[in-house]
Amino acid sequence: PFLASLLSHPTFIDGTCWTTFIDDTPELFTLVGSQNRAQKLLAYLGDVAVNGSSIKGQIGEPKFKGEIINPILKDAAGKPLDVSAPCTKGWKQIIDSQGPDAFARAVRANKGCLIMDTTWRDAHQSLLATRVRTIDFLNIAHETSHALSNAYSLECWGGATFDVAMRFLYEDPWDRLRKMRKAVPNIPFQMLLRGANGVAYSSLPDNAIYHFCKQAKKYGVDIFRVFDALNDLDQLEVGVKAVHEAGGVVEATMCYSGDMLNPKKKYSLDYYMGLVEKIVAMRPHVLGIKDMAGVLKPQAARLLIGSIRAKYPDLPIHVHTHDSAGTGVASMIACAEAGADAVDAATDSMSGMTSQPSIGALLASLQGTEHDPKLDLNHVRALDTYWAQLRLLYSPFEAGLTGPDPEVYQHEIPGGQLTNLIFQASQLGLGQQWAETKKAYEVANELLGDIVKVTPSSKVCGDFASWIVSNKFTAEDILERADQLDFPGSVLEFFEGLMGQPYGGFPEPLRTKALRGRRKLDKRPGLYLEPMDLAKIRTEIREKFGAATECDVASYAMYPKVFEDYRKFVAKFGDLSVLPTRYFLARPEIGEEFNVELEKGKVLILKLLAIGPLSEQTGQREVFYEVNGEVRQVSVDDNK
Ligand code: 3PY
Ligand code: ZN
Repeated sequence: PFLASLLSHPTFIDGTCWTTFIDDTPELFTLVGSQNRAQKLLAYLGDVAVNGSSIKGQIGEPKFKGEIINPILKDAAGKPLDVSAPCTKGWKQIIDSQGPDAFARAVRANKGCLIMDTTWRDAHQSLLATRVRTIDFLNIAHETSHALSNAYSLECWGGATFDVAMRFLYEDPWDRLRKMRKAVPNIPFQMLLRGANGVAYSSLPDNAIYHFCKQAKKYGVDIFRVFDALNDLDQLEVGVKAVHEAGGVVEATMCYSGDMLNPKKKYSLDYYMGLVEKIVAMRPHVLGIKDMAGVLKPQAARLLIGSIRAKYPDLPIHVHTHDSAGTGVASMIACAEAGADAVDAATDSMSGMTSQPSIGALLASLQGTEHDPKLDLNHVRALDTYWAQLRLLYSPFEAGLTGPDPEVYQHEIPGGQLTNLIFQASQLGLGQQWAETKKAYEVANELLGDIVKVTPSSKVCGDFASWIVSNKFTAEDILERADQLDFPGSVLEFFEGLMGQPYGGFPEPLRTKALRGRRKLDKRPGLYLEPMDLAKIRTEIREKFGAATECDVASYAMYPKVFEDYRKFVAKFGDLSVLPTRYFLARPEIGEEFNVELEKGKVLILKLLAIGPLSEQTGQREVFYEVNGEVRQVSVDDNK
């Protein structure tokens, strides 16, 4: 290809080629670079054409096949907004110019209740197995920066998005962050940080968490919602300190579990008020309340938020919920009325059930009241026309939810996990077992000591529940035979103390019987870990892949194997984040033309021409694509 681009270069052709021409003409290499990229892209497209998509969790093809239409934002009078450039006005400007403390004061002083839009993180994590890709955020980013310019924040990073990006979408989460940041300069970006676990599923050495938060802040995260899955304050504090040091807005968070209104339940108002007191001592900028399962009933919300507001008049409060039971809008209104400064909602087409409540419904309910979030409902509705199309584009990842599940008050399965479990059950054709799994989840939770359940403690409960169902155990069987049974690995890790200490202690004698001599940590696990050798990681990445950024180091520190696999995939197929989702997930029709913008101004026009017959000798097929008018061919192993 290099020779071809040299021979076809106009300077070479017109005979004026001089001896330093190759050195002086870097575009020759760029041409070769994009030809390589095109070839790698064809290798992926060819594979999808022959074998179909191999994206994990995908069932079938996208329901949406047309051109995605971007909305025109119009105000109430029908006047269109000019969105050709990103909007530069928003709460981020306060964070940037005056710092996190001033931001917290301004949020508290703000009349009305602000909204965090979760569409770019929790909504798709909870409805579409976290599969929404960078390109689909970037395509709506300009409009979003205008429509949501007065939002408290846009939740767009962290939680499961970090590993899913690399593991299943072959994207670099840091690249996503940088690109989103450039396109949305005005709305604070919010991420979910699992305390001492970072964005992983178990504790990391503290220095890895500090290093991670520093990069996250540097490349675009403003507000860090930090939680611990057991409300273990020592675990929480690791994340809080790391974010403080990185200079981010610290939203230290307690997880809401159970039913505070029921005096027989474990987690009472006193428990939560005690937690808040200790969290406040960590000097967060904002207090987060995370109702990960959607069990915070409106009445409980009023009592909890009202009590915190009365005791801490200056503390900004931000509440998160899921709409699993169908009470999300009512609960968020109750929070606003009781003194919350910000609540969470998702764009209408990506809201409801295991996701957050509908932003449109919430805005309409609060419009004109003293809690009005001051977002233009017309703009927000227009933005949603984009997401309605996207929801269909990602239909292969739907869990098939059909309605709210008020049984969540009993089983308390967090929104994100609920969809996962339903999806697993439906994939296995175990409709009946799903009902049993929910019951077993309740039993598992009781056996574990009625724990707070959210990633990763929710996984412990889920693994335990599946194990109970597949072995047909009762609680009595387990308690009686605990010293002989092979418990799931995650349950043993929990009993060891690898996820921190649960409130009220571990259940005994079950813990001791199940552990059978394994260690029992009584302090946070990070204290037993050696600091991570980040310099060594840097060198290793450089040796394996040629270069190592600090973001690569942070990815490797969280997920060494996932990072390596991702980089190997990219070496083979290139950066696929530029490929429109429809062609990432399914092959085009024969003769269908589509564009891929490799980088700004470098567009490939592609057309699938034909898929050749299977060669008996090689087990391969030839796939023919037209690329910018030239026919190209790739040989693909037929794996079917
Ligand atoms: C996560 O940890 O990813 C969560 O969304 C918890 O709610
Ligand atoms: Zn959530």
